Amino acid sequence: MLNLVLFGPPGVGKGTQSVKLIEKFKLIHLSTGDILRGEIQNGTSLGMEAKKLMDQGILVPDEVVIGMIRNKLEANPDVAGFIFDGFPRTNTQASALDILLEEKTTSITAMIALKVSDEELIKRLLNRGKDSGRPDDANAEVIAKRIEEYNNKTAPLINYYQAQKKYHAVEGNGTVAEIFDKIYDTISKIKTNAG
Ligand code: B4P
Repeated sequence: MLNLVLFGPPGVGKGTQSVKLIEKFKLIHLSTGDILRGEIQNGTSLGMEAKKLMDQGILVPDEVVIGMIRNKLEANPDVAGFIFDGFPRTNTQASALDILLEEKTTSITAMIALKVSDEELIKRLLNRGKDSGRPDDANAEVIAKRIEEYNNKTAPLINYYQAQKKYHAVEGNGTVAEIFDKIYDTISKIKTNAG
């Protein structure tokens, strides 16, 4: 299986690149942000609780997102692999994911970490906020909080995957197509090295 963690701060291009990667590699796309927004749209109690936190740019509790990923893994038994987009975001989520994949006798193949400057992130998110209807993109203070949450709780996961020799950084500036080509090259090399 090809199991990728697509990693990086809010607005770096994870969702954008995931769409292209699932098409190319026939993978299942698991975005915790999308799943949570689906819960909000359906007005579930989980969605209503998550909305209060998401609107402030705060991460939702680990047990909530881990439960969502567990359900999705169980619902997709025979697949070529998964792209985890926006998950894991904490050390607890990363170790839970390792255990869940072990139960399926598989593991994470690689973390692809996208990088751009904070100025570019803020510009992209405010721009999306103009017409996305996402409250967490509409306000510079909330965006700053999301970046702070990323720096405090999520960025340390680079060390987690580096220790497993699975960390691969990819420059996130440029056109969507240029960045996709760089990710594609990185994955091709990983697949070749894995034999
Ligand atoms: P997410 O939905 O994951 O939000 P995101 O990080 O902003 O999305 P993404 O990074 O995919 O956006 P993209 O760059 O593609 O999370 C939202 C909230 O949900 C979190 O704040 C948290 O509260 C909660 N949550 C989700 N997962 C969680 C978890 N595991 N644990 C706890 N809480 C969790 O796109 C950004 C913009 O940039 C787009 O407009 C795009 O068009 C543009 N763009 C992309 N590539 C570009 C390029 N190359 N050039 C110019 N613009 C580009």
